[in-house]
Amino acid sequence: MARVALVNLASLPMPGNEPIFPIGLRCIQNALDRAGHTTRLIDFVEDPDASADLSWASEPWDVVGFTIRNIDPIDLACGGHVEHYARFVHRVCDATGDRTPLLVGGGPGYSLFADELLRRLGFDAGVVGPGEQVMLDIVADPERYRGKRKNIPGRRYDGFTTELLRHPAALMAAYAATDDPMIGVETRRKTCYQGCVYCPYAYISGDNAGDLKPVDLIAAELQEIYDSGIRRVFFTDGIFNAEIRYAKEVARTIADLRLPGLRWSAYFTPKPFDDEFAQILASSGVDYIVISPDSLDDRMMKTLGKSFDIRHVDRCIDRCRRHGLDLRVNIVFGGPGENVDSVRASAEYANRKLRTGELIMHVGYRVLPETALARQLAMTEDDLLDPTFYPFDENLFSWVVEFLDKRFIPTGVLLNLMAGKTASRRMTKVPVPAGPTNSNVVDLPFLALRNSPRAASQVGGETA
Ligand code: B12
Ligand code: SF4
Repeated sequence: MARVALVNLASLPMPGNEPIFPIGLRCIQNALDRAGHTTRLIDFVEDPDASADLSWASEPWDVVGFTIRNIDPIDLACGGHVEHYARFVHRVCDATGDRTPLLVGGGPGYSLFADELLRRLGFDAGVVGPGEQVMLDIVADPERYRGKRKNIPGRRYDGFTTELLRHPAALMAAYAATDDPMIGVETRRKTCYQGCVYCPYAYISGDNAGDLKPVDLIAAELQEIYDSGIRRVFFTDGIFNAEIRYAKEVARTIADLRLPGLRWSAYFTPKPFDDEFAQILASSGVDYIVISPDSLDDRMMKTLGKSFDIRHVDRCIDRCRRHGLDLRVNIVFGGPGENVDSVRASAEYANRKLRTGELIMHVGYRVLPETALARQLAMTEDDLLDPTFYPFDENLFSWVVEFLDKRFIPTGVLLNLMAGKTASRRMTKVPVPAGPTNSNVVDLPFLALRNSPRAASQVGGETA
């Protein structure tokens, strides 16, 4: 049996990082423990000294696994995390002593940039997508993977539908002690059926057979979370109500548990969303319904690849109102084709339909690999690793402030907008590549905005 250390890089102290409970890495640890391996999860919220004192790294590990959740905080004003990961992994390598363990990478952020990160961080192997099954293979015979420098596609893991994910008390207690703690719970492993142009979820979730977690396992998981003192749960599905019949079952299960003070949320789609569902949600302690139309202008929603339109958003909002459900509506200004008219249309809709506090607003689409946006801009993993945003008109910030009711722009939001505006002015304007095939990819004089210490690099060939 192997000895395996699992390091939660997402808990490293880094600017712009607010660690959340590492459920992905816990899934891996749970699978390894059940197979009889000896594991230790290194988390810097649970053990803050472990990021400076690397004595744990010199223990005789056969394999050290690293989870990479976020590449950057997806914020115009924030830099990336990759340099921090690279520095830390290199320090761990130096601290391992003579008997170097096999180094393995995984996690949602890792999956997006697997080839680049494998190279930069010097891993022997990496997993793209769900990691339990491949990690079990690797740990069973680490020498087979040594020096291979290979990423392996994740596979379906049977245990998802049969095993209770029970988290260690000390880790739960450490996160329970943080400010307004929240923990993720998975209900389904299924690739999203929609095709939003900026979204990499389908790629990250990989080859998933569409497993639904049995509701008695979900109930047992929620009970354990509740008993640990954590009162906030976020279901991690791309869309919680993609299969509405199952979503109703899950919401009913939560209601039947009757856990006073338990609040939960998830990403919802406005379609399918019927009255019966709204009624069950209202009885289940749901905190708020998060929907992400991303724009409130029909043309933009279509361009962004949304499979619903403003009429569905209307109906969903009306249903939430009728059943007393709190709402959060996510909007990201600055997508392909955003102009003064679409910003005005979104703002007018929000001013008319949304209550104060219901609009969650961002500016700038982070371009990620394996998405339609990346293909349109012909940008590679390497081009995109530093925080890179779809180009937008610099007047966008002024339009937002001019058209939106002031109640949606309290001081904190205004300061964020100003920080975003200042940052976007300082960012590198990646030039549109010369040549007839690529010259019309965007209707602005630059291809993308990049928050990068690197100088404007050449993307897709020559620069203009
Ligand atoms: C749910 C979710 C949230 C919830 C989290 C709720 C919670 N308490 O857990 C909320 C809404 C709070 C959230 C917030 C944010 N999120 Co988020 N989130 C997700 C989402 C949809 C699911 C993540 C998840 O928990 N999945 C379930 C777990 C079990 O799966 P997993 O972590 O992927 O683990 C599996 C594999 O990755 C692998 N694996 C994991 N670790 C390891 C390690 C090894 C060694 C191996 C071999 C394998 C392996 O095996 C695991 C089991 O199969 C993903 C998108 C996606 N589809 O993955 C985005 C995603 C992870 N989020 C992202 C981002 C950026 C953010 C925010 C920064 C957004 C923001 N600006 O606020 C914040 C940061 C939060 C934080 N502090 O870290 C990005 C990260 C990539 C990137 N672009 O940098 C993603 C990929 C979405 C995107 N837009 O691209 N998020
Ligand atoms: S609906 Fe959500 S998860 Fe699905 S492609 Fe669109 S943004 Fe991604």
